[in-house]
Amino acid sequence: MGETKVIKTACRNCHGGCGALVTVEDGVVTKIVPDKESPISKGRMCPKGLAGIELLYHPDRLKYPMKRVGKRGEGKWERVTWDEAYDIIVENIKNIENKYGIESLAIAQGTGRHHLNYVVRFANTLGTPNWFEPGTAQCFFPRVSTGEITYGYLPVVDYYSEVNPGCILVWGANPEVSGADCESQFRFKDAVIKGSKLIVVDPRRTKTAEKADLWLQIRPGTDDALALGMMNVIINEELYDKEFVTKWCYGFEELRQRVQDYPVSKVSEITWIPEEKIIEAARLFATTKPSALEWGCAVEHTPNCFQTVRAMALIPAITGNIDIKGGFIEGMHLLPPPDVNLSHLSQEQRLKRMGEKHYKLLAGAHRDFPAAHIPTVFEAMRTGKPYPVRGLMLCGNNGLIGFADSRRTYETLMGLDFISSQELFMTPTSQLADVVLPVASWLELDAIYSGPTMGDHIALAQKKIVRTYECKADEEIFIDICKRLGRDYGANTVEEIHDSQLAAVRARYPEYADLDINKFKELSYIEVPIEYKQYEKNNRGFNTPTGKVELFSTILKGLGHDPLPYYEEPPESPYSTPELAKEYPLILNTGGRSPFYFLSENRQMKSLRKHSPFPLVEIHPETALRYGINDGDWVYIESPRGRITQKAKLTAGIDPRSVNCEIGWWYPEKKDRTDFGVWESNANILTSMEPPFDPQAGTYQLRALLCKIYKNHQQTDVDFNPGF
Ligand SMILES: Nc1nc2c(c(=O)[nH]1)N[C@H]1C(S)=C(S)[C@@H](COP(=O)(O)OP(=O)(O)OC[C@H]3O[C@@H](n4cnc5c(=O)[nH]c(N)nc54)[C@H](O)[C@@H]3O)O[C@H]1N2
Ligand SMILES: Nc1nc2c(c(=O)[nH]1)N[C@H]1C(S)=C(S)[C@@H](COP(=O)(O)OP(=O)(O)OC[C@H]3O[C@@H](n4cnc5c(=O)[nH]c(N)nc54)[C@H](O)[C@@H]3O)O[C@H]1N2
Ligand code: SF4
Ligand SMILES: [Mo]
Repeated sequence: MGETKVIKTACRNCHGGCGALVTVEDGVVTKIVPDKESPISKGRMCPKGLAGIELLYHPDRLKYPMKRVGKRGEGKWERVTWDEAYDIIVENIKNIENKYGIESLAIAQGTGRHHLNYVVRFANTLGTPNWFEPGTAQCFFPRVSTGEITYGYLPVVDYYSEVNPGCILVWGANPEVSGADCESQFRFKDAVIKGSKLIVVDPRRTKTAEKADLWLQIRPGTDDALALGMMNVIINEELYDKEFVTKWCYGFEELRQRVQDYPVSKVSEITWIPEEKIIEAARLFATTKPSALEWGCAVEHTPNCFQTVRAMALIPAITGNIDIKGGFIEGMHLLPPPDVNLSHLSQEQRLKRMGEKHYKLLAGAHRDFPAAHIPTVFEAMRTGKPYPVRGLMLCGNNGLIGFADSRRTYETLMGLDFISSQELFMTPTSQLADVVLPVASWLELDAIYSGPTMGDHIALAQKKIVRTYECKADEEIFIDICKRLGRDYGANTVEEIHDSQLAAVRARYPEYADLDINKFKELSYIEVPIEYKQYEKNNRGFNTPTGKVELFSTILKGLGHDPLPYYEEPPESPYSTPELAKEYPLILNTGGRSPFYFLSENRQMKSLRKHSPFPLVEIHPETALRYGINDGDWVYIESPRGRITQKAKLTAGIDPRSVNCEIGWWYPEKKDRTDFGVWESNANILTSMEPPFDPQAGTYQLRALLCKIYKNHQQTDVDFNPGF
């Protein structure tokens, strides 16, 4: 009989961290079950986490480093050793640095993962300010940044006290499935079962919307108007929390004035939501305590993103729900993230960051995690202006699918001198690289993480349980490359970095004074109590320039932006571009996550793909009838930027004037094609990386665009059947 072990770890296959018990027999992982003792997920995991074994041993996983031997994108690869792969990378970094300066090397990752801070640390250590990820202007970071300038921190919903949230305002989010921190889906569902009232603002009737006390079916991209309209009701009907507003908010009178521009009748016209529903939602939220806001990335995909997110952020403040049990609270920041070595980046280099001049809340000094502006970097890659960017190191980024305007992205990447890609699988994007490096999946690496939602009150140890073939964790790769370049990454091993994070826990919490990495792994989880009303303690106030919640933002004013939120019509819409709308009469929306996929991932995994074999476009039956489309037909969706095909799902849960495409689609089973069918159904062929960009954060437009639809007579299920 061989050896059997059960290891307690944290699944980190998404942004979350559900507790998992992993059985290993003779060095092979044979079982994954949810851990009932996990303080965060309490015995629940989602289908993606439970499919961990299939991911770990998937035959298509990248097994060895490989170098390109044909033309860029031709799909001809040759196995090399890690040493050879590192030599190629180091040589290219040096060439770019010597020829143009290190800022001409860009470093990109995908959505936030275990390696987020390590990637940024790598860029700062090298001295390039041009790192980016699709999320810094398009996902989550606008919420973080808004939270910071308004409250001094990112507020989150408190599912963790003995007081259940009385009302949850779910806005541009689908917390049953997705969100900034997907393990909180279980806590959200628990709260609803325990009786939280639900207001859901969503153009689609999702499962969450079906459970709602009130569903506001909004026209995509008009959330800023709705937030201002709800505040108009709350303020004019005197439903706001007078004590909290007087004592702890700055700029209430100015906000009162501003919301007068948004009477409910006007807001109803803009948003397509009936007046009485807007009033009812405002009253329900304001008169239920504690209440909280569960906000998602859907509101961060339009060029008025920052002001939209700000407008929403003010509602829990004026209703007095800040930092109370069951309300909208400050996290404990139990475990600091790994240091990003920002001090390695000289002032001169920081000023070279693409977008620094225009997007101060993305790329400038007003962001504590500054990132480059993607459209500006891409422009520099294509034109050499304001200076050339010639190399790109990709780390967990399938940019042909994640970035807007995939054709433009493709042209941009094809023109570069050097691309490397750290990946789990060969993807349409890594096919464009010069070198690909196989990385460790969640069961193959050590990490420490604090959740829920960034630095909260629980910290988790994720453990390296096995390793397949020659994979390495991303952070190990950065350390190796820095050593070869003679750069000081500030640590020789990943453990050293973990230990420096734990030092902060040791210093702050006496009960964990002896916490080292071994002890932490033994414990698997640590938890500290949440402290409420932290702003009242020791006259601390809020960490904003006025010490109060800034309804009127002094930071935005200082940067020359409007200090109060306002509505702006999406730049491509039936109202802003009526001529274009004659040819493209429907509003095109994208997104809405699947429980079986993580963005562009998992389509090669049989146990997940079988639940959702084809990409679906949601169409109202009336609209379908008008265009002669039946349920299950393949249809073309065309925007001014391109055309894709998805399968029609007819539903009365969407407005007849709008359609919604699934994102993330490629066909990994199409192995005979180097592009893996990425030009067939990928929603970002339709979206735009053209200006206008959000004036504060540089956000481009991933939703609320225009399109037309028509039947695809050429293709059928057979063409897109994964064959398993
Ligand atoms: N299972 C799973 N989990 C995930 C992901 C995944 O792909 N799969 N992706 C992860 C990532 S990176 C992120 S950012 C989060 C995203 O998760 P969420 O923040 O929840 O974002 P989405 O699911 O795209 O959209 C949420 C809802 O917003 C609605 N919506 C679309 N447009 C608008 C609009 O204009 N206004 C309003 N009010 N609502 C709108 C959509 O119909 C959808 O139901 O989830 C993460 N978690
Ligand atoms: N139209 C439209 N576009 C969108 C969105 C939308 O709603 N609509 N959502 C946007 C959002 S919110 C986001 S966050 C972006 C996401 O964009 P990306 O984060 O780029 O998402 P993916 O396309 O899934 O690419 C991630 C890649 O990382 C690989 N990977 C997974 N784990 C690891 C790891 O540990 N290490 C490494 N090196 N690789 C790993 C996966 O195999 C996958 O190929 O997309 C954005 N694009
Ligand atoms: S929600 Fe995220 S962390 Fe939890 S099981 Fe699913 S993939 Fe893993
Ligand atoms: Mo995201």
